[in-house]
Amino acid sequence: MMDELKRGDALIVVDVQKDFCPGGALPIEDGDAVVPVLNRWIAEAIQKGIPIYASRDWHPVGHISFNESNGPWPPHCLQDSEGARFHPNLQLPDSVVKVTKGVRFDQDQNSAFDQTGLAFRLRQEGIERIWIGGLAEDVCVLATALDGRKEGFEVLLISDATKPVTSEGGEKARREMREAGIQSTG
Ligand code: VGL
Ligand code: ZN
Repeated sequence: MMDELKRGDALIVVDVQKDFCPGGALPIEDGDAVVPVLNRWIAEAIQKGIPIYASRDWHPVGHISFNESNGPWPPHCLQDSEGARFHPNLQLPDSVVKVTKGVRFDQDQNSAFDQTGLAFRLRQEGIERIWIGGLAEDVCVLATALDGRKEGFEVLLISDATKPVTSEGGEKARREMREAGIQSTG
């Protein structure tokens, strides 16, 4: 529950961008349902002085993950495009730390930890435990949660603040996260 947020925690909001929500370029079913839930966590984090990180997928034109480059996804989250913006109802404070990923030409970066220096930054801030929500549960949330564990953080998944691309993918992701010692909450 939210009242467990304490000093040494960080809230990590993964890829809550327009393109991953209904009407976007790579829409996740009910993707926007995570927004009001995350807004409550964000408000609680602000009130308690818990740092908030928001990752964003931020691809160059013709990115390696796009169908046109023989990748698995339709083009999405193009740098500076409308679709790459955070969901307009997501109430991120000015103090949010943005984590930009997916900018490499030679590989995709599903995890917010992948070559971003995020683990360094969290350690620098004395963070020991991270709460994760956002999109998509079976892609970037999964990769971020698993990497968070590998980096030695205690990781909690806010289960009502995430949605998968596919329901089978979501089930598999939840199993993998459980097996990696990631707790579920919410
Ligand atoms: C994502 C598919 C492609 C995600 C990013 O944020 O989960 N999914 N790129
Ligand atoms: Zn992407």
